[in-house]
Amino acid sequence: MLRGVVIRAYNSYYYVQTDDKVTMCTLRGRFKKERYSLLVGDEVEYDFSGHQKGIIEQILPRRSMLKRPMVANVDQVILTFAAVSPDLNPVLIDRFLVLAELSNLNIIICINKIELANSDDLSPIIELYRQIGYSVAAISAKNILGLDNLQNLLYNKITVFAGPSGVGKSTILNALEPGLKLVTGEVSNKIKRGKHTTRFAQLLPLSGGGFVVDTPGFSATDFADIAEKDLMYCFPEIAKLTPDCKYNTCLHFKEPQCAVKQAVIEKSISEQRYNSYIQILEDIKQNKRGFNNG
Ligand SMILES: Nc1nc2c(ncn2[C@@H]2O[C@H](COP(=O)(O)OP(=O)(O)OP(=O)(O)O)[C@@H](O)[C@H]2O)c(=O)[nH]1
Ligand SMILES: [Mg+2]
Ligand SMILES: [Zn+2]
Repeated sequence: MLRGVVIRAYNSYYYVQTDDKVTMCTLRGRFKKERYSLLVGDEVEYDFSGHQKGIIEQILPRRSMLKRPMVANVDQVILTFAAVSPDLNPVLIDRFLVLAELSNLNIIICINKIELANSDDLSPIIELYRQIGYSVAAISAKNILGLDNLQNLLYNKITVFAGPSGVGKSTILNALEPGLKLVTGEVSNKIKRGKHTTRFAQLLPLSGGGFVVDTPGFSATDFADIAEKDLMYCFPEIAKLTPDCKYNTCLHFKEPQCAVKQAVIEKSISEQRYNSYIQILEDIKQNKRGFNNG
């Protein structure tokens, strides 16, 4: 049997990549009976069934599963933003970070289009996220700045590029791997073009080893899956201080003797980050109320 990775799923065919080729495979009937949903990113073993086609006999255990997009065995998420056009908005970064933190995957922040930015505006934002512990890559896909470092991070891993629309995700991937020829361009044109085409997540092989997943831009607004008491764990610097609060149920909101609020006063936690936390906490409360009211 041959071992490979499912890179694309379409019309009940699975395209399985081995070292040197891609084979179109179907799934052995018993998996269908078990209603097992095979995902892009899954590792499988297959045999040839004639006519160059394969049949998947084994599915290897999953290491991880990302919900949006639905991809198995992702190693890391690169949250991509633009320094300018659309302008960098730290509140938006925080909202994307929360959704990414829920996945338990390694997170890298990438800021693109830096050739358009004033470095005095950009540096404090980059510094803030580095201090919290995130890796931040500042790049320009257009001027080929900082791409080497990014490329090194992708080696032999499955990496998802996610973020708002128009920040340059597809442009970055084309610059890293010119053979990909991903569609890029102005948002308005793309909406017209993409209206009647559904996009499926697929793994794009890198010639140096590893895979990337390009995703269409989205807005980070859906916090319905998060419980109020869990939100703080999506903010590493807030989570770290939580044991120092007087009440172990402290949400760092209106409770007295809160170590997090004290840290904001002392400026060891950024006020912007704290405000993002409170904003999302209120979104979650609002959601819950909406739900209870039917
Ligand atoms: N100035 C500048 N423009 C860039 C850079 N990278 C991408 N762009 C432009 O930004 C626009 C959007 O780029 P895309 O790659 O389509 O953006 P995307 O993130 O894939 O957008 P969606 O697919 O809608 O999510 C295009 O017009 C690109 O040419 C850059 O480094 N500098
Ligand atoms: Mg794109
Ligand atoms: Zn507290």
